[in-house]
Amino acid sequence: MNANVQVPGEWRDWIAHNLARGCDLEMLIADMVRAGFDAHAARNAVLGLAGSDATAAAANHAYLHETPRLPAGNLIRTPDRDVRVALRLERPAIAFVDNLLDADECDELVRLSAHQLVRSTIVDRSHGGAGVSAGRTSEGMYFPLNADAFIARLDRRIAALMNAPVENGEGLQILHYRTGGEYAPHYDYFPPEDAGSRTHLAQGGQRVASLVIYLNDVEDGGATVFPKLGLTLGPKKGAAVYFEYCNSLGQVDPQTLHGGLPVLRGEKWIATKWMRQRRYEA
Ligand code: PD2
Ligand code: ZN
Repeated sequence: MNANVQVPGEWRDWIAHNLARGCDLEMLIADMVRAGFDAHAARNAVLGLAGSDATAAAANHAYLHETPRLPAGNLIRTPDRDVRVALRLERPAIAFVDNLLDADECDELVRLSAHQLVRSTIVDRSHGGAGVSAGRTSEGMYFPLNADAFIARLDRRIAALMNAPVENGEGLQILHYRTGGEYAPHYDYFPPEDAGSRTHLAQGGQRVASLVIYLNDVEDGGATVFPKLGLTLGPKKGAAVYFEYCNSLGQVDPQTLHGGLPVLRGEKWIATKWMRQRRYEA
């Protein structure tokens, strides 16, 4: 919707007045949200009046938190299952959801993938190619989007939870960590300043949100950790960690640094889903 329609003239005068005084854009948006405006309408109005320089400048400035994509409420409805939100953090938007998959679905994903695993890689920051790393000691595989009726059902459920079109999702990835396996802290987005990100961004745009689904109960270790937030979430079969890190301006949020802690006993299986800004075709 056009922000001009949603923001009355006196507020547009107020924005212009404060911009002329050199006020911080984020503070103005926050003031408007506190006054009852929708966050998107406030952002559009402030950035619209600040001009295109401000939009460009926003790319280099503090991450602007918007209304989370994740639907509000204790229960999130998906086509075939209501999912309970057990924990929410607002900024950055992170949630722990319970019972996203039932035990049989978790076991089936492990069974279907177990014979197709290859050593996981990371993106080379300068070339964009894939390389193995001591910091990522898992094996994995991808199911193409809608690979079969079972995977398509999960792709639909996950897309509904993440409030994004199924087509914006990368194929469901299955990862297996043996005892001692880990994924050192990293970002799931492609750093915009890295030359190696270019080829990845050309297809579907930036990643905007991630979902890590636990497929087994890990005996010890293997938690997902957000070191900048002091937040650690323990693996629980069928549950999932959701987090988002790219807003409608295309800014990415460095606070979402995260990793998979070493598995201390037993093994760890997860499924991950990455959502893009636009339709993604592998
Ligand atoms: O295994 C995990 O818990 C984990 C943590 C962070 C996986 C990923 N990121 C990932 O696959 O991106
Ligand atoms: Zn990750």
